Amino acid sequence: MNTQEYIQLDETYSAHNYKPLDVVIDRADGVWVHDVEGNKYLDCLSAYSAVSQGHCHPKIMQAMQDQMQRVTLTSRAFRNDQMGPFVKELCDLTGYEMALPMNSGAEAVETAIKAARKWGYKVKGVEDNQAQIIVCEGNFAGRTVTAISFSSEAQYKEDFGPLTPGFVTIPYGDAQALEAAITPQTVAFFVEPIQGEGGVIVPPKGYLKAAAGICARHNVLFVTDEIQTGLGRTGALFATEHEGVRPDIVTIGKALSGGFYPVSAVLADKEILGLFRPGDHGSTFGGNPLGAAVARAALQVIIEEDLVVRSRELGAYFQGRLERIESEHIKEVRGKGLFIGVELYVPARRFCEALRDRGILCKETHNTVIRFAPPLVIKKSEIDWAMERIEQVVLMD
Ligand code: IF1
Repeated sequence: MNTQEYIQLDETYSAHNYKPLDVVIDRADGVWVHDVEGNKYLDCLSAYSAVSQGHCHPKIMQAMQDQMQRVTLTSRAFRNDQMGPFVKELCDLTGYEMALPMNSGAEAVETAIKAARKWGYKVKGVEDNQAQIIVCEGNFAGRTVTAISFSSEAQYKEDFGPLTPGFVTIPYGDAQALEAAITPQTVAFFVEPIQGEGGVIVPPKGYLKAAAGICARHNVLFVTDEIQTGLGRTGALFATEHEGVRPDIVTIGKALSGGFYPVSAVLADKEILGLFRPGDHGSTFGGNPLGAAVARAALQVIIEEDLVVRSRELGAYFQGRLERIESEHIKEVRGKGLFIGVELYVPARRFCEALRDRGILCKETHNTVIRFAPPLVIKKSEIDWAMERIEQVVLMD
């Protein structure tokens, strides 16, 4: 079958909840993906940072193959020999006392919200059902009813109500607005350290530190969503480390499994995650041995291949090259590590299509932003290869 025939199948039988670029990928390796027509592309999206370790990483693949021959799913009705080591290794790496494994990012977000609310009632002493969580304009936390309930994007919630109450929205990057929004019912401030979907928005320097301080002073949990920014993407294990801040709760996902299998988790200390009692929360697949084995290998790859440092160094190089382009279309280049947004004065889709035609896959966000987030295993020579093409494209009329 050719590209058009595959697209026809998608369009006929799948709900039309996406409008993908017309590339039909049938295999991938490292930073490269191949389509059914035999074309090869440099992946500059990394499945929204889920394949930070590169596509089909051999070590993660081996771990998955080994584990799938032993046992894949036990449910949490029983224990398995992968989950314990997984959560221990995850806690050792991140410095938290406990982890709660789930599957998708949205589930980790739901879990974090439940944990924060429970903490609010049990520890802070907020009156039943009165908990409030402060969020920021432009946030993205997934597609569940609760996640869309606090989205500021009309399309995400339109026709999907009634929505979950208990959220208060403030502008992103404004610490004073946070302080002003806190009430005795506020249990948490939930924030992305860099907004991804929002357009790779890097908040003003000092914002996260100020926000963490305000939360601490008011006995409010500082909760960060690092599902996209975490595990090395921004040149630090967590993006909050750039400001020396340690959140009370962190959600992670995407790269936690290197793209092999959905694995997410919530990290926090015992004071918070220890509040969950048997029956409070769960998931059929969360913490399953296959996912746990995959995630253990995915974390090992991040450590062994020094992906955090690679992201920091190559990201600075990539961003520096982008900043030096003199194009009338470019309004701003921003980002941290290999998480880079190029904001244009005009819609970005046409540029993404032109990049695809030259062998680079990336996706516009917020209409005018091109996001560059290649796998963290990308080499300098591959960035140079991409830059030649990116320069051509942004210098188009
Ligand atoms: C889609 C965006 C990226 C996330 C943060 C939670 C989740 C996500 C910070 C939920 C997911 C994805 C989902 C995907 C597109 C994508 C996305 F453009 F929509 F915003 F990455 F930038 N927190 N982000 O970024 O995780 O449940 O999807 O595993 O099409 O919805 P999930």
